[in-house]
Amino acid sequence: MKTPSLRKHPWLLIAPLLLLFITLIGLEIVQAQGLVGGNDVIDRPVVDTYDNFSMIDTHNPINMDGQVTAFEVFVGTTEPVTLVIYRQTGPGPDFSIVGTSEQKTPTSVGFNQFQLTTPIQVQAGDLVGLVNSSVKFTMDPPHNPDFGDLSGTMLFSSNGAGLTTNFIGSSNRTYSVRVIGEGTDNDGDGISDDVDTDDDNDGQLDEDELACGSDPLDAASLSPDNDGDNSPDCVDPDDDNDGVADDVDAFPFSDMSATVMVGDCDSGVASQVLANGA
Ligand SMILES: [Ca+2]
Ligand SMILES: [Ca+2]
Ligand SMILES: [Ca+2]
Ligand SMILES: [Ca+2]
Repeated sequence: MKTPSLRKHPWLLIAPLLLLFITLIGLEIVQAQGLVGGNDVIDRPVVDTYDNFSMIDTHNPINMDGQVTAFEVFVGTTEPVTLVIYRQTGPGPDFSIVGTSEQKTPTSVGFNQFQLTTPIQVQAGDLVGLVNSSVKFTMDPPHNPDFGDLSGTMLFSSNGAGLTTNFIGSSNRTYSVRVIGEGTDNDGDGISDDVDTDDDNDGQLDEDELACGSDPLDAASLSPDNDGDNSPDCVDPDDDNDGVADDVDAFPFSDMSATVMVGDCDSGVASQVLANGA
């Protein structure tokens, strides 16, 4: 059998490099995870001329519990803008205001990023809104402001209403506004809950604690773990860590020794009962 030559099959050289590239891209995506909400902040064709009105853009709610530390906008004018975080509190257009930024003045037309002096504590599902928007948007599909109809993806108040939850109309618009921040870090280990596999640092994984009934956010709440290997009994396939799986172990919670132990001393006498209970 012939060995494939690199001359005939150059992809043999490229394939490992491609795999490395894909892996690095994958790592970049994983590392880029964090608290976000809103849309891509890009140049869009339209900008509002309304003054002192409120809007909620319901595209892309905030993705996790945590705190908003900054927001980004792509503006068509340098009119001041205020970030507002809304929470839906009931069916339909029933919202409360979770928090607002200070009023920010863009330094120039185009992309602007503003740090919040005081971060806004948010929950997954909270929505990004603005007061006094000059932020650029697209309409997809084209859908002009429709007063009295709140079925569109962007809800707005009347012109001049200021900061309010009294939305009176909607449109299918996507605004160039995005919030960024940090996810909640329950155990303060610097790894936010969304990527931390053990949110209370008690040694038992979140998924195991959820499966076995303890609280994954409370280090004082642990699921029973007979052999102390941090794999709770309800998910541990070998509850006494003797190498014999529970389903074939006559004493699944007893680590039987091959020889009889007297206290801490090994008598050397063969045990009558093997680890599997035979
Ligand atoms: Ca953590
Ligand atoms: Ca845990
Ligand atoms: Ca265990
Ligand atoms: Ca066992």
